[in-house]
Amino acid sequence: MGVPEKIKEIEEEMKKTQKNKHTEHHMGLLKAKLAKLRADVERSGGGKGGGQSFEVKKAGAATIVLIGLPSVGKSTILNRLTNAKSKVAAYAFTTLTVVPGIMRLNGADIQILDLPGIISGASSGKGRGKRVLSVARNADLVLLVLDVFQPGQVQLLRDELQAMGIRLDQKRPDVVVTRADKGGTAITSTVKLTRLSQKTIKGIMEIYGVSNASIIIRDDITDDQLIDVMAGNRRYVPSLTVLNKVDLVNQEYLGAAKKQLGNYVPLSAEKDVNMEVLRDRIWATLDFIRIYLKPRDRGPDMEHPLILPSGSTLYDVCKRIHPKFGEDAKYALVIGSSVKFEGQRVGLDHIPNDKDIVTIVK
Ligand SMILES: Nc1nc2c(ncn2[C@@H]2O[C@H](COP(=O)(O)OP(=O)(O)O)[C@@H](O)[C@H]2O)c(=O)[nH]1
Ligand SMILES: [Mg+2]
Repeated sequence: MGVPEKIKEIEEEMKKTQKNKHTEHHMGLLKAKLAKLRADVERSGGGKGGGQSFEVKKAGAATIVLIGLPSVGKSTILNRLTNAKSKVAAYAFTTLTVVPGIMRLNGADIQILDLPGIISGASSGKGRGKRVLSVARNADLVLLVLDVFQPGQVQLLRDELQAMGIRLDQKRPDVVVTRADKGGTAITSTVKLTRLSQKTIKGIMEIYGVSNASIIIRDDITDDQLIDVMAGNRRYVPSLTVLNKVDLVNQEYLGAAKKQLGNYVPLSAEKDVNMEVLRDRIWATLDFIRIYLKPRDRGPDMEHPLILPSGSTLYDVCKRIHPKFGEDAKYALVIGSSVKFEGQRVGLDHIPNDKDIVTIVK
């Protein structure tokens, strides 16, 4: 039996199997086998539509991609947010390649990539879908762009990204697997595992060829999450849902959409409605801090902040200035909300807040 037949067989069996406590273990193993076989097909180049991605050079502090069906207004959004001029038209498949633009946001340059629209089946290669979706693997934020009359398409977008190994708005599971030569598998968990039995953990690991290892689990993970860990090539990317063309509907309609979509940004890229709200939401989701550097003998440079992920230390700030800078740095003087008084002396392990003014002392 070939791999495609095996995949079909497992899919059939999963459809037939009722989901309950008694079938949990069996289903977990089936899911793992399926994920493994699909990855094998992918690796052997058997997937349709070519595996390679569009060539895009990353630029700026972060990269955002616009994902949506054709004609929802992705190119119009890019043109509004950035200096780019992506072709806009009333017919589908106007955009045939990646069009990059740069958005200046709170002193940071943010790269935004306009992509061709995707359609159902994109992750299995339809309409160059794989190439489009794989660009999202390297993104720091995905904007799921919807037409105001098609909010239900959000599920299709999520499903296609999911199938490409992209996990939207999920935390990377805190699981560490260390392989060994012998001795079987030792499971350690620091939390109570309520959704996965020891037997299923071992079974899933064995499907991935790991039968001697130690595994440390610090989250109450599901079988899907363990499969993601074992597969090893998953991307964890935050997303924002954008409902575009809201100029065409009334408030009542938007209230109903909220029930379906949960949290979303209502937008009209064409009529310039809520673009500032979108920019704010993007900034909040990227979760960056701005650090203003101040030489000892001069005022701070308020024009060009360093942009770092929140939670970065002053040592990270040094490395951003120059990869070797941290070696000579001794301590820092900080003005801002992360310290008790102005000009407080702190070590390089100090975690600064957004808008702190920092002097690094060698
Ligand atoms: N009414 C309205 N039309 C829009 C809006 N944004 C884009 N459009 C129109 O929708 C069509 C498709 O836009 P485009 O940006 O090319 O969509 P893309 O295929 O997703 O890149 C064009 O005719 C746009 O003028 C909007 O906010 N409101
Ligand atoms: Mg377009």
